[in-house]
Amino acid sequence: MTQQETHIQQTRASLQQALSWYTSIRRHWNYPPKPELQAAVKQDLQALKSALEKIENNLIKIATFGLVSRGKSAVINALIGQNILDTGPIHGVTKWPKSVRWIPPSNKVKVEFIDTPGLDEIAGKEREIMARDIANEADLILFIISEDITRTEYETLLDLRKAFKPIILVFNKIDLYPEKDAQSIYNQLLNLGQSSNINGQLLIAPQDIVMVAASPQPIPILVKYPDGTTAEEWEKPTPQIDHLKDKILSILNQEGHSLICLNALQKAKKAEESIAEKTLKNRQKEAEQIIWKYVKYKSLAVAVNPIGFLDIIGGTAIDLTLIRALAKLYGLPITNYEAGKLWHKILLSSGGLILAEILTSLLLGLGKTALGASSLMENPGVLTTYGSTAMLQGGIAAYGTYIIGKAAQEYLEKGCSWGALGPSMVIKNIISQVDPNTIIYRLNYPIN
Ligand SMILES: Nc1nc2c(ncn2[C@@H]2O[C@H](COP(=O)(O)OP(=O)(O)OP(=O)(O)O)[C@@H](O)[C@H]2O)c(=O)[nH]1
Ligand SMILES: [Mg+2]
Repeated sequence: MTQQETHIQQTRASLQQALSWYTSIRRHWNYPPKPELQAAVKQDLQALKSALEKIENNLIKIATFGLVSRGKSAVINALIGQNILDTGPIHGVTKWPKSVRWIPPSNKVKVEFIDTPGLDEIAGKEREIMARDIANEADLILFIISEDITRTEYETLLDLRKAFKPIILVFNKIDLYPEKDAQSIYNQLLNLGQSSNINGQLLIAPQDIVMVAASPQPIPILVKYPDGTTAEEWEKPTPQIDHLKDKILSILNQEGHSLICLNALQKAKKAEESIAEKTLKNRQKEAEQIIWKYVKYKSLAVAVNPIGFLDIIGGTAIDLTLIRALAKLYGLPITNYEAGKLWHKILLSSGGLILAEILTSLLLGLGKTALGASSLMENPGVLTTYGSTAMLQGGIAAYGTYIIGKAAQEYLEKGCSWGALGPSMVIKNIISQVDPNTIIYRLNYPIN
């Protein structure tokens, strides 16, 4: 099996598991689902479904981005070799996003090009929303410029890179510049690419900069007729687009499937996080009750237990049960192993507070064991010392449990995407496997 096939298989398994879990009534355990919660997560379930469909469809979405009149529509036309999309000198020819299908030669994935209006065409909020939606949808972005980069372009580039979108920077209309100028434009773009460091990588790597002329200006040519007369005619040169086309085809070949998987997983991750967030809000009251119940259990268990080491073991068991009880309340998938890992994480992130709890337990517990062991007959005063030590220890332990409960809520809210088949884990697998010479690798997607 090729690497890309493995990626598809893992992604499919992850999405299927998430869908079957989140649509199952079983997950609600003995907390019957509330209608308002059901309604709120409907959209997220739909997002999970469409992420799965995306995998099955084998369709990679490539969107153009850029200011008006940079040649976004012309670039798509040139790539597919047909003038399907309207182009023109007036700013704002493309008013709404428009999709065009393309079956690339000898390639296993199909392409949907998404042509977009200029970033400066639609005003304010609406533009932001549209740009964000299209960026989320796209597996690969062709960012089209044709002159010095503007502030809007630069900021959009930064935003897209920060959102871990793979980008090819396309400098169009290169036919308007003499060879020498073209070279200096290219050098400027190289510098621009190195101008900032995004997620530990170049803004744009040299491999991802391409110069094209999607629809070169007609040039005058002298035509000689058989009768000896000559006339000047305007002829449109053929587009210079092969660099970009080859670049896209090689990406499709090498990592097309993986790009589709990555985007589907990012969507699934967002959907799962959204489900978790809404569920947590909806179950806030019950969660508080559960946490307090465990706080009481723990203080009792620790105070009553006469043997120091058992305090810690018993206390940990209670914390773990609390984490699992919260996960059950929220209907989030979590195994014993994951609950343990989560406990561990919380322990490390609590800034030593819970660790201090364990240490104090250990110290006080040792004392308690010793006190318990010494004969009451010999020394009746032991009883009061035992009592106050136990209460102090019970209190510290209870506080630790409260912290753990709160922290567990926070972690669960980020979705249970860290499970073996959770989207975060599959993303991590994909990222750690891809060749360093891929556009996915250059995203430097965080995998911790
Ligand atoms: N010289 C030259 N002109 C080009 C090139 N590509 C596009 N143009 C011209 O630039 C103008 C804008 O092209 P479009 O493809 O409509 O640009 P767009 O970015 O889609 O524009 P909007 O849809 O208005 O945002 C048209 O008049 C094209 O003929 C090119 O490579 N060289
Ligand atoms: Mg257009």
